Amino acid sequence: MAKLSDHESSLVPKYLQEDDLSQECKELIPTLPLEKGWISTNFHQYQGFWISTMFLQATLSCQKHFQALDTDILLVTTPKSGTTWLKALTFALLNRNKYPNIHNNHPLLTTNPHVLVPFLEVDIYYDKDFVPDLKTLSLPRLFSTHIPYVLLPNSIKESSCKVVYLCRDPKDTFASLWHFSNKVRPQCSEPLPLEESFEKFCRGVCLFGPFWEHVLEYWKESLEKPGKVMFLKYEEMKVKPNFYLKKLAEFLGYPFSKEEESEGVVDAIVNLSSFEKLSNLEVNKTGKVGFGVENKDYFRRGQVGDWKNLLTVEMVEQLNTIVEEKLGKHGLNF
Ligand code: PAP
Repeated sequence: MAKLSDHESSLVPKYLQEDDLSQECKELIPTLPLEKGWISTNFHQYQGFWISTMFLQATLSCQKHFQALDTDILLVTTPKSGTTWLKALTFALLNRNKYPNIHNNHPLLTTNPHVLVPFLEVDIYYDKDFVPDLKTLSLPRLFSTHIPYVLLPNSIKESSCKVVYLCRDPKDTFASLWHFSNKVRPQCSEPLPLEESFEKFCRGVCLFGPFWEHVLEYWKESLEKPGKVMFLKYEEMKVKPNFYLKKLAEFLGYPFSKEEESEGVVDAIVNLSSFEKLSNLEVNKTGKVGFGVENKDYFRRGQVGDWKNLLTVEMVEQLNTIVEEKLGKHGLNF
């Protein structure tokens, strides 16, 4: 991509700019398999995963610079698996004493969850020349990422920090990803043909894909180290959000007391973080996250099974077969 002038740069959302690469990345990229990305960028296959150019650079920078603390909490998802929801729930859970008046002056009422909980690769390590000082953040530090387990910085794996992984039925994940990609593609682009995107998803070619490899790595870690990695499913959380919020609180070491439960704190956090509540807030109907995506694009339907409105019977069969083959034998079903 040709270098943009300052004026052009200011018109292009940050997530579509990809000309400012480190020397390391410039040298690495030509050695990697290449596919066309879903939005506008290319995907490069690095250590088994398909990553867009800027996120590859950010992942390498994160590996180099991020120093996990034992008290850190990392929320991990494949894109479109419920990241916004998990961020809202965990932020509200950890800060419940700081903001007891949940209906009046809670940050989630005026700030998008993605601003409150930064992504390692999207927000913190995106710019090649800038390594932020994270030592000044208040504890426990709360971050999120889509980075696959194999590519996480060693300090995350070696420290006692906690990892929460949320996954979602791949049919809904695909549907959500396809709708989202079409919304955030450059305005001049044609919509993504459904069949072409589906074929790519089935070959594993999607952001931080293959989906099943991403899920499987964290699933195995959660079985081996249940005290370190908690594995959650979007569909199960939708059915019993209070139950899973309490489990999450226990896992993170911030359990709800009996008094809090009887005072309705769990219900209040679940309600505040719900799709219905967040998507109807003024802040989430207007404005953008720092990365340039419009807040409203993170809220579409928030339902289980919306794939039925998009996929053909043949597509469903094909994806179910792949997922059963890749994940079923490991005890993971959707
Ligand atoms: P990301 O991975 O790109 O950061 P993520 O939040 O996972 O974002 O993707 C948005 C999806 O989560 C949307 O799903 P849909 O396309 O099937 O509708 C969005 O509606 C859903 N979502 C956002 N907020 C919530 C919420 N509070 N509860 C449940 N689902 C939500």
